[in-house]
Amino acid sequence: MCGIVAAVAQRNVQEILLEGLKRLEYRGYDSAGMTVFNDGVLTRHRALGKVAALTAQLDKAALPGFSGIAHTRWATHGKPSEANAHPHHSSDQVAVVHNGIIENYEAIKESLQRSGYAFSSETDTEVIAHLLSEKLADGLSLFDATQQIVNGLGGAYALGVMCAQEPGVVVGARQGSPLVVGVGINEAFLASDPLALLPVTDRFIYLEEGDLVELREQGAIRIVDRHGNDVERPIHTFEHGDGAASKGDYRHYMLKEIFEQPTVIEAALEGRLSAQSVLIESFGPDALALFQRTRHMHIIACGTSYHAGLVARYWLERYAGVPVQVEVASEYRYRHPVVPEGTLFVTLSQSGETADTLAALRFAKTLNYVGSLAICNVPGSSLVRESDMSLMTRAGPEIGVASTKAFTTQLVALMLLTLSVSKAKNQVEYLDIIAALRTLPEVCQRVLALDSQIEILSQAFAEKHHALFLGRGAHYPIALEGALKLKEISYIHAEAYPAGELKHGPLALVDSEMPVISVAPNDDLLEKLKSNLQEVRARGGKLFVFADESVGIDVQEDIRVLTLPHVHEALAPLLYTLPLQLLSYHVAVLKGTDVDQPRNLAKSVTVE
Ligand code: HGA
Repeated sequence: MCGIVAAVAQRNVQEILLEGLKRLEYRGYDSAGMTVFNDGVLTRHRALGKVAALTAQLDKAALPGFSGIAHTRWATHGKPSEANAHPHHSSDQVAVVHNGIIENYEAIKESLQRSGYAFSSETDTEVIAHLLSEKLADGLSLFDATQQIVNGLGGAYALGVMCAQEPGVVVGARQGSPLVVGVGINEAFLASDPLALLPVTDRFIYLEEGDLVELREQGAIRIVDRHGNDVERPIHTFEHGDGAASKGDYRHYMLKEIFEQPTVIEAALEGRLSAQSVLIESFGPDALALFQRTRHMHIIACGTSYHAGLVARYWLERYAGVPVQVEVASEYRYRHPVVPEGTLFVTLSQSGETADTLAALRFAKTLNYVGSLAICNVPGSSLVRESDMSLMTRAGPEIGVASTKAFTTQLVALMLLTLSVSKAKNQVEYLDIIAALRTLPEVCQRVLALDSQIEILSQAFAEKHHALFLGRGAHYPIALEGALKLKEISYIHAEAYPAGELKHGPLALVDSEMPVISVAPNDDLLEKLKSNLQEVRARGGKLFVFADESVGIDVQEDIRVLTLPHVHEALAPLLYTLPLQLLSYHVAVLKGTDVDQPRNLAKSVTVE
């Protein structure tokens, strides 16, 4: 999604802003731009495409200055183009960068056009620049002008604004899109994500919904809340080292993140299991009482996180006896859900800023849930702050747009939730699962060692246009996730089905051109799955099976089998995710796609 970086410093900010934009590239974007207060005027550069294109412009015409705002855009209103790239200016007096959507921009635009303002872009954002210009002409300060106009903006925004009349001032605002303040020594910054600012500070203020912030020279920071009261917000020190945000020796972030999984799974478990038991308090001091009152669960998420929720449904129903409903946030928030008494509301989001999931949480708060739990990778994110309880997944920064380690650590967190609810409600401890969890990082390591074999397997996919993924039980969501990864990064059309559904339709697609990928752990559905695979073979389909070492599926001309080490049945969904991630990765590399920033996609989806 769009990225904002802004700075008011005692040094030239051009490099700080450019470096910040590069660090936000992982979010996905189509154009980039920057405005700096330079020699008494607001000077702007914008470029379609990558930050490198903007850098090339700036190499020819540097933009030195002590204050500036910068942006990477992921178009929602108006095609990707230089004219639509941010910052948007009004008469070169005002500059605006915006993340989000102004839902009522059409009405505002008509009214501004009637007042004589000419528009030079197709974006919703440009209205903000002209609205500010109007207010500044009435004699208001930039801060007061911003405070007045945000009241009339519908939808969601994070803003960074500057004006020519007030050099050395940047104003920010947040409503529905993330924005953090970076606290430096005699300098101050704004960004959509702390990662953007790690070279200049590790101290951050997470703005609350409705907050307005003013950055001035000498690092002065003023924050006013939605009611117009001056407030002090706590300063947090960033937890993860900056090394996490670099590729190291890996060719892509995605590969690095796949290989980090044993380490981050270990981190996700640390301090949350005692010798014999799961520690319910990991979810917070009120968790025991809340879990005891929990009779149902609604799990709400988007994309890959939604697939983690689907796995958790199998776990929670089987091991904790709690009925679970799982739904994508963009559907849930617009229906009229019936909430049975004693229902816990659970959200899953890597960033904690996913717009639909956050909106679903806010909607759920108006209903009669017993409480809310966020499972999230970013401490201090909106979802975490606004939920009653939270559990951090501890995956560290995930830069690749296609989620990998965030997914598997979500699964670990959801298994801890399953074990905790089982203990709280039924006084049952699954000692075998707890023991298996401890060995999981080492078993994952052994699966990752199969990388070169998976790379060879991937050659069979590079020329394909379609693929079918099959799984049963808790592995059906793993098949869904495998198909999503292949779509996301290799642009091959892939679908996933519960293997038992094959004969109800998709079997019609199977021929020698259709690779069929199946996960076959040694569980009580294995024999059923084997029959489904025979149905594929009988139609000339080519099978690729990831199977437990003990299941005895033989390699034949039309079946290629990769055996995985045995793992406790409950944890198999976690393990079988890994080869599917590696398969998609290698197919994408063979196809030469942009693995870390696949076309049209964005990380941290902060618009609806
Ligand atoms: N609506 C604005 C900003 C889009 C955005 O926030 N994307 O993540 C535009 O289209 O320019």
